Amino acid sequence: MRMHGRIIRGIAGFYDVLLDNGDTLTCKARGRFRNEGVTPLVGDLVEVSVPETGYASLDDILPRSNALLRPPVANIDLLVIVLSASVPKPDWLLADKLLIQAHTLGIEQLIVLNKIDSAKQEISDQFHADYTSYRTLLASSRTGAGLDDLKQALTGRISCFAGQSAVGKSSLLNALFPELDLATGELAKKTARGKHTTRQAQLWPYLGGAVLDTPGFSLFELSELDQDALNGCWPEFQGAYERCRFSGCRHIAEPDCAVKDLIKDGKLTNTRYSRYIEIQAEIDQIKKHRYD
Ligand SMILES: Nc1nc2c(ncn2[C@@H]2O[C@H](COP(=O)(O)OP(=O)(O)OP(=O)(O)O)[C@@H](O)[C@H]2O)c(=O)[nH]1
Ligand SMILES: [Mg+2]
Ligand SMILES: [Zn+2]
Repeated sequence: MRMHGRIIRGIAGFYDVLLDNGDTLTCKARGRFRNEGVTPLVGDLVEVSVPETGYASLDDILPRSNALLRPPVANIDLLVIVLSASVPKPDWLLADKLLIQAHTLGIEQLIVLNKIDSAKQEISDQFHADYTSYRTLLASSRTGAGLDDLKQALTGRISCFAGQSAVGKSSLLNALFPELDLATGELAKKTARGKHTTRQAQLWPYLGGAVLDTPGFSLFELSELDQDALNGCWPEFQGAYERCRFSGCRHIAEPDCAVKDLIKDGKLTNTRYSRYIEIQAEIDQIKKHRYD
């Protein structure tokens, strides 16, 4: 019997598929996926079949609307990037890279500053200054602040929670949906870093859509983007980069650069600009080593 559903979690070649009828079925991926170099992803819409005996099998993956590599998930409508207002202190560069990844794949973005119950002033200030051009939300899984707005943002969408370890991704989901009862972790005392409590991307159907909890991570490889694509990734640059004197302006040291003028005009923060420079340099490195 063939059926249709969505992968909600995957462990070592086995995938739990939520069927259209509401049941969950554990399936084994067909060998040909490996031969073809295809990895089924959480979020994938799939065709499965159930034989008389033995495991149900994952036969086909329907075309994806998008696929992220880190976290490894597919068919996402909304990427919820979570930052902490206290500890761990935000990895702003990671947040910007996630924004770029989502933008490039046409995925909506929402930036959540969690732990506002214990916010450090300089973090809140930077958050507000850096992300005026984005959709943002202040929240606390402890006090419940911001949770109604968050719920509204998630309704009817497949949303993926991403960000560093210990920013409170699982805690926010637990606060929204107490029956989830996801494991949450502490920070390591010495390093004030998270301990990577969530190990697996996992999708939960809610609010006419689904929410995806993912493990925090620290490494992130950007994809190769040319200057045009890069210009499109900074909302602050829109309406400006077209006015740079040189059409291929990289906004570093070129004369009459309209992007650098944005800083003087207070429309681009120094912090966002320096991360742009850092990201551009990283992409240059990737291009340089492409054939190594
Ligand atoms: N003060 C405060 N602490 C919070 C809040 N939300 C979560 N925490 C704490 O932050 C720590 C990490 O929370 P988790 O929910 O495990 O973080 P995570 O982002 O899921 O981390 P990983 O699964 O490791 O990626 C726990 O000790 C939580 O109690 C909050 O709103 N305020
Ligand atoms: Mg977690
Ligand atoms: Zn320029």
